[in-house]
Amino acid sequence: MSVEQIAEILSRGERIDAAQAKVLWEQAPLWLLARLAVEAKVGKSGDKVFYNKNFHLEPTNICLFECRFCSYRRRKGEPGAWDYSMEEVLAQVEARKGCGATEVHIVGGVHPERDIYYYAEMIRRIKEIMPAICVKAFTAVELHYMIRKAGLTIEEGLQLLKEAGMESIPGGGAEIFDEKIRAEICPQKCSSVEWLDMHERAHKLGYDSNATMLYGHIESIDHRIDHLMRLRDLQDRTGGFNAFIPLKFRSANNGLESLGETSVVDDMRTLAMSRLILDNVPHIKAYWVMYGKESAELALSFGADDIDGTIEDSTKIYSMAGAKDQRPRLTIGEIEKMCAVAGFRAIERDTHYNEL
Ligand code: V47
Ligand code: SF4
Repeated sequence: MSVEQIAEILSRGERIDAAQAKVLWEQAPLWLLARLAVEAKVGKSGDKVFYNKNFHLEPTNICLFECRFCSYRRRKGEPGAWDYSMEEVLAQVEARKGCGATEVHIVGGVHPERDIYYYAEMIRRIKEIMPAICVKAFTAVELHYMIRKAGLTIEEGLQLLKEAGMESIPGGGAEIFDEKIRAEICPQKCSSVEWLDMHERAHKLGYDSNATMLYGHIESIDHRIDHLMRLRDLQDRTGGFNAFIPLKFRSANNGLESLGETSVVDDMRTLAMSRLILDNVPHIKAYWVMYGKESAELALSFGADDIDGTIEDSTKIYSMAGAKDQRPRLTIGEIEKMCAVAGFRAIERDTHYNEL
């Protein structure tokens, strides 16, 4: 099938399959992908681009695993390691009181000595300090480790955290679902089937969640399409994903440094193709901390309708991997300007995409 015929299918609002996606991804001119992706975005969210007021808590970067793309993890006692006590984490939350944040995103290393009961207690105490804040916490990889370690079923573990006040699950840990690539870049992480299963069970328990894809390393276009198709299939069953976030591999200070980084054109093609393939996922997020502010602005012309949040200089994952903003922070004025320059309207949302 030709690019023009596939574009016709999309313009009629119909779904494309993996073979059609491959033709489009490899052969369509950039301007056509931009046009089709923006049409799809406008069909879902009109002239709106969403953001939220959020901050991250990263209690520790001590991690049992050794993902080859990671610049963040440290062993205990290694220079650059941090391991905040409960009181130190809660002091960080106290310091944010009154800042207007509606979401705290908690993520970190897979720490060998922390367990699910410790993290449930952390969530409970965060909610005592900021009762209205939405806790979006722990990747499926972290959840899988802490739930299995406690000897609980996935449902029991997720229920325990829900009762502590957790409401949503971030999209990390998905990386690339293809088993061979996953074994090359992050062999210790839970499997693709386990990642998808965690989100499926969470959706059935009433959590919503996000999904990511780490691209621009040793994977091919076929692997990216396979990843997106597995997400689309799960979303058909549950409808629980709010947003998809393509994550560009950043190459500084990690085991895959020699690969370098993919181009901005590849970033934009990946965003547009994500919007076109994931016809059942409401939002595509251009995570500005990872792209940098300029590419995030450009991403709004390639189908993204969300740019994450204000962040308040609270995450180190990308700065340690070489991202431009070493102290990531966006003001509401900057977000509004970015959206206006791209021809859209900035709308504040909460974690569940209710407009505020
Ligand atoms: O799973 C780690 C990625 C992810 C590198 O759900 C890297 O709203 C690029 O998932 N280069 C964690 N990426 C962060 C994440 C996330 C971020 C923002 C919003 C949301 C959300 C989720 O970061 C990991 C991994 O894929 N990552 N190292 C690196 N060198
Ligand atoms: Fe650990 Fe996460 Fe880094 Fe992998 S990506 S080594 S799980 S901190």
